[in-house]
Amino acid sequence: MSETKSLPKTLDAVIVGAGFGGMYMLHRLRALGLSARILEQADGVGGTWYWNRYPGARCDVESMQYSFSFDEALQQEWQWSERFAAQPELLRYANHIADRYDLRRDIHFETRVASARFDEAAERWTVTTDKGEVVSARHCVMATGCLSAARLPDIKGIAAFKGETYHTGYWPHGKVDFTGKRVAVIGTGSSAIQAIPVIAAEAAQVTVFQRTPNFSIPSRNAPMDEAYEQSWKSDYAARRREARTMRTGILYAINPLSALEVDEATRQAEYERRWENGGTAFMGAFGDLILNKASNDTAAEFVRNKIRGMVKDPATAEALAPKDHPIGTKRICVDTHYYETYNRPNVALVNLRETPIDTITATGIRTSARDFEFDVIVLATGFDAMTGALLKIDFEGRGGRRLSAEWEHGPRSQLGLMVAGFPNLFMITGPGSPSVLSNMIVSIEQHVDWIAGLLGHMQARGLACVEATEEAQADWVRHGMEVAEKTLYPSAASWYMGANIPGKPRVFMPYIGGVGVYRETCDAIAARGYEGFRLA
Ligand code: FAD
Ligand code: N01
Repeated sequence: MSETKSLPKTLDAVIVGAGFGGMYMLHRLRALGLSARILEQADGVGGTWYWNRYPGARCDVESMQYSFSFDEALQQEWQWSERFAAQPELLRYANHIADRYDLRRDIHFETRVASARFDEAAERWTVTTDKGEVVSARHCVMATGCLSAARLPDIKGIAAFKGETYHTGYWPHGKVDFTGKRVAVIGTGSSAIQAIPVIAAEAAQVTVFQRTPNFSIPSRNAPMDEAYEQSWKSDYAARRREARTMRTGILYAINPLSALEVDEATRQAEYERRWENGGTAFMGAFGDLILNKASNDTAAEFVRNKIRGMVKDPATAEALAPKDHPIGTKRICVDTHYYETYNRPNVALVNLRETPIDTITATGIRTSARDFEFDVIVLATGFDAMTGALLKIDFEGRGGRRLSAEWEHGPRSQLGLMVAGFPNLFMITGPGSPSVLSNMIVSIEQHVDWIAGLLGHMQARGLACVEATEEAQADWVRHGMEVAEKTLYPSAASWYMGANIPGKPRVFMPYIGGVGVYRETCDAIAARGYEGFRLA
């Protein structure tokens, strides 16, 4: 997979990251005739789907939609085997993209970008890798991912454990064999909810350590239905066009009515229909579920009742039923037999709200109530989301400005694409863009296309430098906060708010105005000669 080749001394563009974002960016920059290389710390492509190889890892956007749309031939030829693709298939798809567009010759694997400094006189970035290699690039594109900086929990004694420890976001490449083993899972976010049922089917015993329960909707995953696939493929361009106008970039029916303007029977029937159909479209049951707490309560209670119906032990069911946040304000989970797994005799739940973890020991986990012994500890403890991977790089912009200092009180950007004071530095799905609130491939394509459009515009006019203005950035940040405050999102202690990382500023980081509205804004700015950006 990996190969060693020397990094050129100068390039038109350095792209950091070989996930879907970086790969598509490289493809578009080549088409502009620019010299570009991807620097990627892993030894293969795929980003999220390279790293997250835990059992059960799967997409929760339907395969027919979680895929590139930029090439009609590609979307016609690729065949997905399931309604929701699993990680191995998504990784195959990523490798197919790399091969089909001959991208590997311009990717430097096992190369981590450590720092990037803007040379004002030359109007170029000096990029330094962890191996001390240095490259000078006119432009830098950060395709570093929103969920790529895995986070180890700050639990005492974590290094003392003598058994096997795995983080879901750094899962080993070979199969982890759980047969006959006593397994602890710490965390109950999307990763844990996918992994627990699969691990429980194999292990001798699974103990789940839950701090906060999450809402999860059954996926109803199934082998790809041929007629369904054909219905998409025969109409792909039009459906993709429509999806791009949706709030989440996912084509599904959103009921415009308020949950409160229909009677109880109608409301329950709508929830029931969406529950049976499976997946995140559940949140489209009514138009005001993320706006109105009373409406939201009806959906939350519906799901809590489903949990109570599925989990036989009433105390476990109640512990699994979320009550501390409105449904959807933390990333909603999608599962395959998650709640039913707690009916298995080899699965137990420990409620950390009642008996917190005191320490990890050499042989297991000690809570305030007792000692547990384990062979394996699975850390499903999430990511330093949205800003984590970016801030691991030491960026120095104009006048010695450091990105870490600029973002001390939370990320600030113009459209989630650029940061004032950091010319020619672009972010794909950066904070301030719809990013994690959307079908990420739709958002990636939109950002890459917009950046390529801007660079083409500059090329045609002989321009070398672009920078977001402070005024435009301030307006965008203000607008982003105003829109967020109209929703229920800020009321949850979520990773969207930075709440999972001690000391991280509590700011709602993605843009909740919707993928369609956001695209229109970006396009209008471009049409007005890139208003809010200084070009020279
Ligand atoms: P990534 O895939 O994260 O790739 C970033 C790459 O940058 C990584 O390979 C990383 O190694 C590299 N990198 C980072 N920093 C450096 C550095 N300093 N130097 C060199 N390389 C670096 N989104 C959806 O829309 N639907 C889903 O169902 C969905 N499921 C998900 C499931 C999981 C388990 C996770 C973690 C995320 C999921 N996401 C989902 C979000 C997912 O991250 C995006 O869909 C998409 O894969 C992001 O692609 P990307 O190229 O932007 O970033
Ligand atoms: O991470 P998370 P994730 N002690 O942050 C707990 C995407 N994704 O990897 O909530 C005990 O959601 C923490 O508890 P709490 C998706 O966008 C998608 O699961 O902080 N527990 C929480 O339960 C998702 O949202 C899919 O109280 C500790 C858990 O660890 C995002 O990635 C699949 C702890 C972390 O949950 C992240 O999901 C997977 C501690 N010290 C991921 N520290 C799809 O299905 C943390 N926790 C598409």
